[in-house]
Amino acid sequence: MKKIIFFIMLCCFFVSSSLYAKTHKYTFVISIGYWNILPDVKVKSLMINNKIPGPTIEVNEGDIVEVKVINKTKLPHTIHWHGLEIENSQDGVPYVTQDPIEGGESFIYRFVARPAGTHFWHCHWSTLLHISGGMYGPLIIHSKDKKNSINNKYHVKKDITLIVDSIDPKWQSKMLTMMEKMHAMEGKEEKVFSSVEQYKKAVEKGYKSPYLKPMPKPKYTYHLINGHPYPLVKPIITKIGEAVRIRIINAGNIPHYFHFHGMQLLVVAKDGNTLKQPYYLNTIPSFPGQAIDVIMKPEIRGWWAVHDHAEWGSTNNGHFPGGAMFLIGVADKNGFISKYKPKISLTQ
Ligand SMILES: [Cu+2]
Repeated sequence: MKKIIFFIMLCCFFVSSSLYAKTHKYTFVISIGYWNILPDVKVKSLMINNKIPGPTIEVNEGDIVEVKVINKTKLPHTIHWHGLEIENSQDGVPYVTQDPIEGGESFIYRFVARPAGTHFWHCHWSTLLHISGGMYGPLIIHSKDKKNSINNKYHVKKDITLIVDSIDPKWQSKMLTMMEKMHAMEGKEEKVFSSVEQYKKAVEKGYKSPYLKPMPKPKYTYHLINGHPYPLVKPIITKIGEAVRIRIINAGNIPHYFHFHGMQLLVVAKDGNTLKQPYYLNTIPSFPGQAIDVIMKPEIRGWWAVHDHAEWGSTNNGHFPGGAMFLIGVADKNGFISKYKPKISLTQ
């Protein structure tokens, strides 16, 4: 009898857990403000909950994610869940799957988190300005299959996400101010056609498309990791033989090539997909829109530099060192890293 009751309870547990996946609720409040990327460099930016990057969504595969987006700017926005396979209406592409979320409006996205892996979310309106302008954040989905997960297979002790973005503060500030003024003047009316034919007919009748006038281009003078450039990027502290998973997400518009001094990294996943044949590199290419997962297991103690080897990416406004650069402190079994204490260098 006891066995039967236990069996029924077990069945109930599995049925209920599959019927009632966990729901994770987030609120994204979009605003325009000033973000201190360095102590003396403030950037006019789009922000989610007053921060760059915006919130990290971290859930298990199959969980339900609900995000309430509140638009406190005058500009339209939508949020796209980059790398996810979800119901089409939640994909967040303006005029393809939904109308934009206009100034003062709100919208709730709801989707099942899949597939497992490293992904990110970003605004899909005026992406050149809105993504590099601050509207992005990591989206981490842990595998249902814990036994065969990357973290279990490689005995990962630390799981670190680095989300990278390149910006041009001058261009960003000018564009955001210009766009705010335009939207204040034009109200909620964007020029939207219901077909290519309608667009062609409008041109025949004298409509002049915005494509005829060039837009100013960004110069990407600063490169941020988790919202700041070197020397404000947090160092990673580990010890010899400890497995650290580093998830590198490039939310920006230019590639970076992260060269790790003193070690080899095992590339284990790309765009959330676990590689069948992982391989070693010491310079990790990070392309726009791509997520790459590596396992770091250093063998030599000390302070090791990591920097974009396309050296422009390791500068702040043209000055080296800066940008996409940080340190890894590897301690020995006594917790000792190095006799030399790294200093902050701004003029080289
Ligand atoms: Cu936006």
